[in-house]
Amino acid sequence: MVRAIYPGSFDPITYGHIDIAKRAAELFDELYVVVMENKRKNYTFTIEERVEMVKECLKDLPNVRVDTFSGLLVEYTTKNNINVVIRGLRAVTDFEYELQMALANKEICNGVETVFLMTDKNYSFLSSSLVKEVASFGGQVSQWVPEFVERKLREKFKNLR
Ligand code: COD
Repeated sequence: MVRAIYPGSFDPITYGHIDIAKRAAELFDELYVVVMENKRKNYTFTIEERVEMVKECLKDLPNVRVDTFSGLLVEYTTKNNINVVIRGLRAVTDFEYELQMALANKEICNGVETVFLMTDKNYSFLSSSLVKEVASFGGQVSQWVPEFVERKLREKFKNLR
């Protein structure tokens, strides 16, 4: 059995993330989608909110398990016997950061391979930040996130407008 992990901030989850999760779930026996919490990062949504959105959006994928973790990614992979880390690649701008992370993870934990899935052409520009920027000004985001996430964004930003 090959287990993979798709870690991220998912602040919030978008169709870009969902596409990567669906494709990874087809490639591996079990996929752990892990919402990471880093005390030094400022998130728009709480860990509970991010997990709720991820669970709702991926509920139809039977081999996907949603979890949270605060700590080094390789601690989680070691503890759960996971050998593959899934990451999505959009533009060249993602590459430098992703390469650094993949090499560092491999250095810290020999045996962990990072597998990159190319973004879908429709989502190559899409990021959580872009979605939040548009939503915060009351713009339409239904083309980028499921309805459930759109509602959460509206609630989050309603007092800002
Ligand atoms: N199309 C394709 N892929 C996409 C899209 C899209 N439109 N949008 C996002 N993605 C991909 C990203 O490229 C990324 O691979 C993944 O989805 C998650 O994206 P985010 O932005 O939600 O999550 P990140 O990149 O902030 O997550 C970073 C981690 C939290 C995974 C990382 O910081 C981490 O592992 N932290 C734990 C501490 C640790 O171990 N640090 C050492 C690493 S060397």
